[in-house]
Amino acid sequence: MEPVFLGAVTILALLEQAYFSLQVIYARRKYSVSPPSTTGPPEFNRVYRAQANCSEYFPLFITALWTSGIFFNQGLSCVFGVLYLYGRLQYFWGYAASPQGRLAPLYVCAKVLWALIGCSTVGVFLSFSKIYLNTDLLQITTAALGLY
Ligand code: JUQ
Repeated sequence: MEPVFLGAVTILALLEQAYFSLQVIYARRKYSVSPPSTTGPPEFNRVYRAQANCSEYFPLFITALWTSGIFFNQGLSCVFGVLYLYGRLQYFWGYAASPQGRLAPLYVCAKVLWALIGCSTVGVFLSFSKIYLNTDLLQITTAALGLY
């Protein structure tokens, strides 16, 4: 299995992070907030925090995306991945507009991240039992359910 779709979603994620960082640079100019200062008017603070929060969750997202994609299912993980990235974009724009505006997309992102962590856990557990316990749980389950 070549993880090309996981690679594509990862590139999309990197571009999104670059876009958020650029928005902070523009906001610094617009509101005259020079480094090392990280605070200014509320409009600047919201853009700054939106970028910081997205960055904070970036490692969790990328590792869960790849673990779920490699051990569980690449297609499903990529669908979750695109959903998460779309949610983060809405989160960023929502937060830039108002603190309240970030909440609805944030809940979507949190649920999608939980889904990726869940798929990672199931995927790693299935691989482990197959390799080290000589038990193909996925095959046993589909057989028990009468699926093929
Ligand atoms: C921490 C570690 C793992 C989480 C969901 C899934 C896994 C999030 C909480 C954010 C923000 C932004 C703001 C994308 C109840 C368990 C997790 C995880 C959290 N949750 N917060 C916050 C800082 O504007 O307030 O980006 N993102 C999360 O997931 C839900 C949490």
